[in-house]
Amino acid sequence: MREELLTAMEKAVQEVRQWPQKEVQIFHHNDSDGLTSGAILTKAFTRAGFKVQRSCLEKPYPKLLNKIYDQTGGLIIFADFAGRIAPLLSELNQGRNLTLILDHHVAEAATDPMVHNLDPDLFGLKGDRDISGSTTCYLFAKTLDASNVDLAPIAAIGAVGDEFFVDGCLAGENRDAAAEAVKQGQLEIHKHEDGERYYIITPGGPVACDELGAYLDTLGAAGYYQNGPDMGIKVCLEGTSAESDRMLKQLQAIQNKAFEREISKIQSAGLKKTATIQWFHVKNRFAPMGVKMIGVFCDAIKNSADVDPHRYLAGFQLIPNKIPGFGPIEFNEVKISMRVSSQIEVEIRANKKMGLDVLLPEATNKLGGFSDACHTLTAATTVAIGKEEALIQEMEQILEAAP
Ligand SMILES: [Mn+2]
Repeated sequence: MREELLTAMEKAVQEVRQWPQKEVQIFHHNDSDGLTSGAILTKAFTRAGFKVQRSCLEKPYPKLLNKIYDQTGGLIIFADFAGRIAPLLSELNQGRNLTLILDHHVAEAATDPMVHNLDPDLFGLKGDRDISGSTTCYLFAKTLDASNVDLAPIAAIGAVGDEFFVDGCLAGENRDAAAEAVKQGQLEIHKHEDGERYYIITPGGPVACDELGAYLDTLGAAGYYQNGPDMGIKVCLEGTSAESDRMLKQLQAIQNKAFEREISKIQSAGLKKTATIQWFHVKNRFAPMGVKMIGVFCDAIKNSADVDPHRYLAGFQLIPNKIPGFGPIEFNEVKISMRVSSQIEVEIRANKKMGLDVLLPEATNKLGGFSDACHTLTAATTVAIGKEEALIQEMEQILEAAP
């Protein structure tokens, strides 16, 4: 399990050392786990003498991957996503670039020996229990150079941010990283009746990791198109500042205003309803925020009085035809995010209702869309603009055909 993962990491590190190019391209996710992952890798590779080119992505869209793999001889790393699409990356890579995947979501093995899928899921660890993206990157960084052990506190922040706890406590590799940070005097663990709370030690005093996680989530998601991720990386490596606090406040104000506007729209017009699904479309009304916001918004309203607790909830948001650092890209796609009420959550957990991890990808595939990471209770995919109603209908048919 753990030993095999570390052996695979050692093998990848050897290849990194032998690789002629001393420049690394790091692509990482935009939530707190993804930002801490990006920060850990940036620090580790800078220390190792590499020039680091870092890009934050909301999703590893196929169109973007085509662009990334329009090169040969590159050293390319994906962090906190892409574990599941290792076969696709293998196909795009064709042995031309050294590719490492440091994700912790459900994974599939790579088919190109030049693509190293170091996702712990392939080595028997659970990405939703034992190890976050940040802790995966931390283990890799330590394999690269033992002195990177001082990055343990950043790993702990990402692990707490991803909110995978066992009885309210970090577990497995995440717990070991937190314990290391405590040993270094960088982290405090406070015990409570329902688990633990983790505090990072800063010059200004202890800061709760869950609050810092939410702080990073807002910078990365609401601020995606406004340099929020760059600020997030800075916060991971240097701590918060008056400048980052100011950016956070501005983004929170933008988010609150957009959400309030959308809620009153739903209250006056209602949600569109089919037999088992209720849905709405925000078009580009959440701009300039990133497309993660449609999921954040669904989370915010899923148990409110405006939402029928007996129907699945779906929201659509247009994906801007640009990616920071990449310039214009013609996606012409829409993102769908799905959530469920606590009532449906109970039914899904009891296997009485279909989980979103089956329902949404299956319908999306039928329409030629793109599925990345879908879970039983939260899921998101993308389809071509104009296929929104068809996607809802596909899901209704799948549910109708289900036993
Ligand atoms: Mn993660």
